[in-house]
Amino acid sequence: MKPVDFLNIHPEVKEALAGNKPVVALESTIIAHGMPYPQNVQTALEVEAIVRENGAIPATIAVLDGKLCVGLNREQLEMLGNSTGVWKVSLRDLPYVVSNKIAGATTVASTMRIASMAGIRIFVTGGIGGVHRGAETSMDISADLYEMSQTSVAVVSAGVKSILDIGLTLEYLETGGVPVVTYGQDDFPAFYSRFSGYKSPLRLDSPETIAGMLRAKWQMGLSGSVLIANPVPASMEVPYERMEIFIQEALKDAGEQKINGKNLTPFLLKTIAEKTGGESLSTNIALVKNNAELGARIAVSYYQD
Ligand code: PSU
Ligand code: MN
Repeated sequence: MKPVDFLNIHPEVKEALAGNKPVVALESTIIAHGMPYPQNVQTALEVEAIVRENGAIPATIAVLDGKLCVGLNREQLEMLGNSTGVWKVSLRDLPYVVSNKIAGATTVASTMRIASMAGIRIFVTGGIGGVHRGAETSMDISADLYEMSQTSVAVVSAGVKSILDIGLTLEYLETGGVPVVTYGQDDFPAFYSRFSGYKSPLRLDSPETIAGMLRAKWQMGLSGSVLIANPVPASMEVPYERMEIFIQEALKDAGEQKINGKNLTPFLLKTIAEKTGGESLSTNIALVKNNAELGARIAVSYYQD
């Protein structure tokens, strides 16, 4: 078999990587399946702009025309956000969508792997997948967690959504050797809410100290991710108790409609957005932007020394 180059790295990203300049990877499932149009495309563009304002080059990742694309143009973002039939692509789906040239939006797991192939070390998202509530019988544990135990790309997120079992997700990360560090507070955040009721395993208060920890981990030869949890800004949070009511309802709807597998997370996000009358969507947008700023600042510090 002849070797094939599956990567299609945008020239600007390629140049930055060659010059050891900060690059921040971004996922595309959040665009295609995490938010409605047109807020999804609008947010994707704003997030890229925030990464730039903070000194790094954004590289949004997706699978298009049989290639693992690292860095997308506006037209590609628009297509991902406003077409039906774009696949939600996790790690297991990559060979199928590549060989069949299906348009695919990448999850945390597949984005991490492609970022790693391209040589990118820092990745910004909204929330990671995790251990679902009831996983002791459904075995629904996101491939994101397994990927984080293996692939050396740091993930900046707003913590873990309470549609998941936050306690079990933290346990799984511990088993996988993934450090979990919260930025600027002792409590681990719960995506829409600043507080989850769980203490964060670790805390750091500056992008520089976080970058230092990443360097220490990987220079020691410890492979795998670091989960950086960045609490949503206080002015934009939906308090945990209020969110819990909507989440319980959404989980009940999912059960009644027998939603499972890869459709569950998008279903829950959509149902919650509807039930909160768009409030959860504004929070989601705010926290992704907040993560983009922190991720870019970590990348700048990481690539400085
Ligand atoms: N959480 C969000 N928005 C999202 C996702 C999670 O708030 O869009 C997406 C991410 O791409 C994540 C994926 O990697 O859902 C997890 O899906 P699953 O639980 O099926 O592994
Ligand atoms: Mn799942």
